[in-house]
Amino acid sequence: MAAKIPRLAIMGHPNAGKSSVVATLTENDCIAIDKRAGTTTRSDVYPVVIDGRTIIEFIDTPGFQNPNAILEWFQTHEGKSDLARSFVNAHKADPLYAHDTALLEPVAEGAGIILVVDGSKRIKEKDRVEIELLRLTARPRMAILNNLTRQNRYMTQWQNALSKAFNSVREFNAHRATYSERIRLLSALKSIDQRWEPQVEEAIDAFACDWQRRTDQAATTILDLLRDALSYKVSRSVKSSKTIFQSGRDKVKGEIMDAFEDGLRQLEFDAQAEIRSHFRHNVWNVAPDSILGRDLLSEDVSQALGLSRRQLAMVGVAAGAASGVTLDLATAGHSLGTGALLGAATGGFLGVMGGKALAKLNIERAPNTHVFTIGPVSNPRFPFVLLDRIMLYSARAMNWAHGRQAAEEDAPERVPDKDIARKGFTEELTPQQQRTLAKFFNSVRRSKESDLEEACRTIIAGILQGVSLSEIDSRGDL
Ligand SMILES: Nc1nc2c(ncn2[C@@H]2O[C@H](COP(=O)(O)OP(=O)(O)OP(=O)(O)O)[C@@H](O)[C@H]2O)c(=O)[nH]1
Ligand SMILES: [Mg+2]
Repeated sequence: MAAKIPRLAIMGHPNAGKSSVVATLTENDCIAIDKRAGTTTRSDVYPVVIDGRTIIEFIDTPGFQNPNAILEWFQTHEGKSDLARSFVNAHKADPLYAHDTALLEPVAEGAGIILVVDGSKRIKEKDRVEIELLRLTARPRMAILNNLTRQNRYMTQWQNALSKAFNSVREFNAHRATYSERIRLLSALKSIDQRWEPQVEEAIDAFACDWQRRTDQAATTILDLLRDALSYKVSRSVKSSKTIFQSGRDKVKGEIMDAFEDGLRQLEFDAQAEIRSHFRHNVWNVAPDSILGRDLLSEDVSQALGLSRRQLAMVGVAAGAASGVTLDLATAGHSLGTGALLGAATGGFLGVMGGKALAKLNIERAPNTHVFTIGPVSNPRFPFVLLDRIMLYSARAMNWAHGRQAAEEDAPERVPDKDIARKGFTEELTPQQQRTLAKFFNSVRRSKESDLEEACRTIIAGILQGVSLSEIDSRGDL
């Protein structure tokens, strides 16, 4: 009876969180989810496709309309071997039962059942009716306790009522489930029907392989970002006549600095889009005042992420301070007779991170022109901050449940600064790993090939691995 590809119909009351469960399990954040009951009006199949192959299917349903009537019919026909099939056959032509026959059709065809209940609410008579009628279908079935308001008062009651009628009862929060929790839920499907064991096993293997591939892709995106950001330069040729006066020079410096900073922001922005797509997120927002929402080059971000001052000093010595081939900003100012830090005259951002200039300015004099070049980034703190932030972003992409979609307006997700400071990824690395990264950053800045690239990839992959086994940024109350 069991279908070749495991197929599960998600049942439950309106608003129990059925669509949220499907969205999270299939990583589909485009499924309609709403606080109003009755959002899903017809059953739809959502397959999980990996490498072009469907490995499991979930059917999102609107839930029962006449559970009492169906149960009554089931009870009077209990002798029949397949109640779901018999019910559908008997009521196919009856418009009064159009909804219920449509709902039971996939079950009649052999789909298993996942009942989603809101475990934070008291059990009502209607729940008992549904539980009993699903038991009578005799299909493989699992119940999910989706604890919507995180009230534990009724959980034991639910466990007791459900365990009598379902092969497996599990707690699963569609809004906060991480990758590991999803895999655990899928594994439990094996126990609801032995015949599914090989397929579910295969589905889990395919998931694991796919996840590994995405993690590798994320590591590549992150390495590319570091390489691009640390070799980034902006040049502008300006007629000498425009730089005779200090105001003219300041204007050029301001413009080129803005372009440089915007370029760095854009590189991060593009890498974030890639990370989002590796982990299949389309609907996305971050709270503007969170570490991910703030400006990359802001002092808040630089303080919350990256290495500590002490760690930076240690890796600085080991990696050899950036060579002084280009003029420092301050020196550049002097050479132009201004003595001012770049940007100061424009009243804008100074291009400083952690008390040090972000990059150096080089001015080449050619006949009738000056070529202003800023970059690459010489600030030792910046690459670690950038790495930590893209890691944090990856954590959000890996662990953010698709069923949660964008954060709710009234409860925006928070990423507390204190937590991040304690959980900073790079500051938790070993001194050896930090030195390896610092050396790699220095060679990229100098446009040198580095034999440390593979070692860095391993470090990055290691952090991602840790993130994917953690709950970082998956919880609303983080
Ligand atoms: N806090 C929280 N809210 C949840 C969770 N799961 C679902 N919700 C919310 O509950 C509401 C209903 O979720 P849906 O997934 O649309 O529920 P449904 O059972 O598909 O609803 P219908 O299609 O209307 O029957 C939405 O506002 C969800 O955001 C959860 O795990 N935690
Ligand atoms: Mg729905």
